Amino acid sequence: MAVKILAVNDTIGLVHFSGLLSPEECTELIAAGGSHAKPSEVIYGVSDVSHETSGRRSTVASPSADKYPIIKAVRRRISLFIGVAEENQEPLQVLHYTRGGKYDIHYDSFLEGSPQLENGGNRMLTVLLYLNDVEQGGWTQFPHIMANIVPNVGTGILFRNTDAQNLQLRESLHAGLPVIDGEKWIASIWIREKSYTALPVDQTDKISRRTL
Ligand SMILES: O=C(O)CCC(=O)C(=O)O
Repeated sequence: MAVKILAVNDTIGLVHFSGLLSPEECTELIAAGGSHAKPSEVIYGVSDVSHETSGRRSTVASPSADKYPIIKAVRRRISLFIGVAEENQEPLQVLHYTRGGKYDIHYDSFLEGSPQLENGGNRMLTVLLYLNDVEQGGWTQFPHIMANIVPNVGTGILFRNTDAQNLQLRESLHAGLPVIDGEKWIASIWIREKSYTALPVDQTDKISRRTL
């Protein structure tokens, strides 16, 4: 693994990097995700219930690490890269956006009082891995820090969602802008404050959505 840092932003510890995944490994992740995809949902505010919404247009899959060795390898690499135990990771998700697909502005962390905090605490970090080149659009945008990340195969970003008290970091607000041409595949992993107990695959999808 020869990770190269492309850019950083201190406010949310945003690191833009390349080299964590080869293009072949990106294709492998797409294949693993593509065969289990279903519509994405979100959790609103302090709630335990997820909904489909027009603000998030993509499909999502959580391919099992036991079935796909690539998932295990990526989880291990992320842990080495960020220096946080693998036990703190939620299951890796593969997201697919077709033309017009997007994820409107949102936070990944949970608000105080959310039942989601009971398993592993808050989502202190997010890692997004870009699995293909998008012909046009599909940037990841952070409006408060005026950063736009163009999805390119084999690159990725890491950023903080919470402050030192594990409360929502205002500047971590972000969006997946609409795909104008082509399609977009990404893998996302949320990193909790503490060890996270992975749920059976059919329940993973329910708990893994986040607040708007
Ligand atoms: O698709 C993107 O670029 C952003 C995805 C995202 O915001 C997320 O998974 O939390």
